[in-house]
Amino acid sequence: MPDFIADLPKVELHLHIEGTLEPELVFSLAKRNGITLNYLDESALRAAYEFDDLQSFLNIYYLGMQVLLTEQDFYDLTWSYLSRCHAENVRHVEIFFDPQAHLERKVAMKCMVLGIHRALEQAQKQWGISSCLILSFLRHLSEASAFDTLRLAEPFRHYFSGVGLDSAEKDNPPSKFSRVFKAAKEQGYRLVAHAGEEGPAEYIWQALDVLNVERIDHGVAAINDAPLMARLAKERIPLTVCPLSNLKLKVIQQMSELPIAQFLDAGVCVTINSDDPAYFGGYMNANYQALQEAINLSKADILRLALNGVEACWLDEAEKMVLT
Ligand code: ES4
Ligand code: ZN
Repeated sequence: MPDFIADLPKVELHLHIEGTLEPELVFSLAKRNGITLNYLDESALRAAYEFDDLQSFLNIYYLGMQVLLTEQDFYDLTWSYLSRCHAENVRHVEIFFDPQAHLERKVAMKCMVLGIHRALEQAQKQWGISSCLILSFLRHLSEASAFDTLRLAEPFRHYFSGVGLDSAEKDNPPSKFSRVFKAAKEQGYRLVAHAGEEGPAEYIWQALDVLNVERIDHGVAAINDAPLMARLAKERIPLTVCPLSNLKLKVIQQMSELPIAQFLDAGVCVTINSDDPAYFGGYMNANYQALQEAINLSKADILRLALNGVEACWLDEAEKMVLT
């Protein structure tokens, strides 16, 4: 089974590039940028990767990314993730970045975008890995801050396929961003949002009906809402589920609780992704493998999950054919 998973061509649709920052890269970038960290070494930092919930993770996540300052830093970060994709037979990626978290440190939008893009372009040329870039708004910040970010992105519009919504879900409902998403849609962005990770199924309804997103990130809370399950299945609205993330952030207490088999049985377009692999203990193959072992997925189930990824991705039909 591990070989079957490793050899399978895969698509990754839920990945925060800042969440691929391994402790080794944190320390090397800190050194290059003359930044002093509050951790003695890589293993001390890695030892801090124990989380109780989403917020306890986000605190460390925002801390770690402070070493990212230059265009080269964003290139190195993205290139290191794409090298991993190549090693794991991940053929197409749709990656998030969090501009507001870097603008705060006076890093220019241009610097983030050009650094990430240069790595994406090189991976396409060198390895045939295709990609989309998704600008994600931080939902714990204000609507005004999201609007500022959308405006700052305008000169780089052609680098982006869509916008997303991430960070602390509790008490930050999708409806807070209804006007920003409407404006983004008018600028031709495709729309996705994190919903139903720690938040209720109601936030998934809002993401669909108020924000008009076409895909839900996480969405595991849908399992408790039969009418929502029926809607997701009927409209083939994809869920980008992240098994190791849900386990590490205690959305589930055991991997066997993850309702992937139920989603598949119900006809929901569920996909497997790695979210923040440097923090959650594994990249794409590890996510498939941990899930397979916990719920005893068959090869046919795994193939279905991988094909759902192709269906859910933003390539055109001809490009999708190449992946299958
Ligand atoms: C995230 Cl796991 C998760 N949930 C919400 N926002 C995020 N940003 C980065 N990882
Ligand atoms: Zn996420």
